[in-house]
Amino acid sequence: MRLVPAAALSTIALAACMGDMGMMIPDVIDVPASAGRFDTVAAVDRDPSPTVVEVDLEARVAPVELAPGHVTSMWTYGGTLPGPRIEANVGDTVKVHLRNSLPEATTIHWHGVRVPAAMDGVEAVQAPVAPGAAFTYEFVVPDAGTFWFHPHMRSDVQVERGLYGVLVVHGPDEPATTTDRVVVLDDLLIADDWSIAEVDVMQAMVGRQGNLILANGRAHPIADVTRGGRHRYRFVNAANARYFRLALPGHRLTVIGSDGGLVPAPREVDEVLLVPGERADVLVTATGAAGEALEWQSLPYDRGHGTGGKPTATVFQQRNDAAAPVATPPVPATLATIAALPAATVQRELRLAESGGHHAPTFSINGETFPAITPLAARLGDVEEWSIVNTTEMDHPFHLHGFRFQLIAPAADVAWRDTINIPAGQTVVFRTRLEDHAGRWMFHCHILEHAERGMMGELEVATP
Ligand SMILES: [Cu+2]
Repeated sequence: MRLVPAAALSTIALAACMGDMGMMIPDVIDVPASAGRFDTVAAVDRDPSPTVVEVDLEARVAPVELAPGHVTSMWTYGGTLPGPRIEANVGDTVKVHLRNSLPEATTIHWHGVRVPAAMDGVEAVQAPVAPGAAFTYEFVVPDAGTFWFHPHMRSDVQVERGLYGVLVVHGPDEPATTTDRVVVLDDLLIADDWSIAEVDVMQAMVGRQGNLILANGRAHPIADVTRGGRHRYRFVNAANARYFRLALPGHRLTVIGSDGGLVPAPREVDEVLLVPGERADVLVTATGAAGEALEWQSLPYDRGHGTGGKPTATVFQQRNDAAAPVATPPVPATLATIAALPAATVQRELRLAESGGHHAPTFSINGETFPAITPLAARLGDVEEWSIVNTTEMDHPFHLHGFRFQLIAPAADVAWRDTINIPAGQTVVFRTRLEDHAGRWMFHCHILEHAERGMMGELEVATP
């Protein structure tokens, strides 16, 4: 595709009304499927203890081949995109020695992991790790599930450039599957020479959407699967703003997990919507002929401002092997036991808003734009009910640090989440128990351009 110069976009933007903002959403480049690495790279655990996972992680600039013959200079953890996959068991201690070899300061936030506040990687609790400096994150992982890590400074730039990785925490009762793989979804806005393009203010307003879709750091890679097998995909949406509405034509998907690990019972669906920051564990049975190739797709989704007018895009290819089909492991009828949270003793309403017009868009929660905010006061141990009211014309994916929550409305759902879509003009209610960790915790929109332009707040949880 040809990118319109940023200056021209600004001129268009001045005249455009919000309804015309779809022109700011670029078309996706069609890249042929290619073999090569599909899976994320496993981290090296340098502690011999079976209950300690100790990893060195260098944040550095590195060349990454996003598609055959197309190399882009990215910001990486350890030189790979995504960064190394850290695996642990529930209750393990995870130690990560971050060394910052980037030209600017950074931190690591452990998205979805219930860590002590001092380990959460946000500026309220941690001094930024300067270029050349180091910091060790150390915490116990209390919950099984698929979590991810990324900077919490200039995240719209740093995550976009490639700083993300996955932390898989295994529980004692994982369902038997033929494979168990991580698939990190992302998109990049690249220029004609495949360098990362500058983002126009209007693109930032909508949330920077890319023209190149990546699965595990590559455009249109191939996941080879054993025919007949039941394959587990741990999907993570690491994109700045793109919503992935995932489907595999001709196949039903079985959702077994949300942000916070296994759900109580499997649920069969035709598609899964994954908003930025969110995770889903999905099983799919590789039916079909020997050698047959199928394309995982991202279906159109309208998150406001003209984003819905784009065609279905290809994410990655799933290709059967040529051998006789293997036995298909059954799906357990019960996956996890999760108690519904009791009635809340504290109610809050958070109103998401946008203002400032087209020239300098700003975003706010309850009228306050980060960092000029007043932290909400809360008490450790309380069960709180939050109503997130989206007063804007686009969806916002809402993320709470430090605590997991259960949906109450519009539909109650006993599953653990930390990121939830708040559709344009609608209200979502969730309940959370402020357990274990006092301290200052952030909540924000996970469209990173919105977070960095003020749609963030803080919860100050005090020990009573
Ligand atoms: Cu937002």
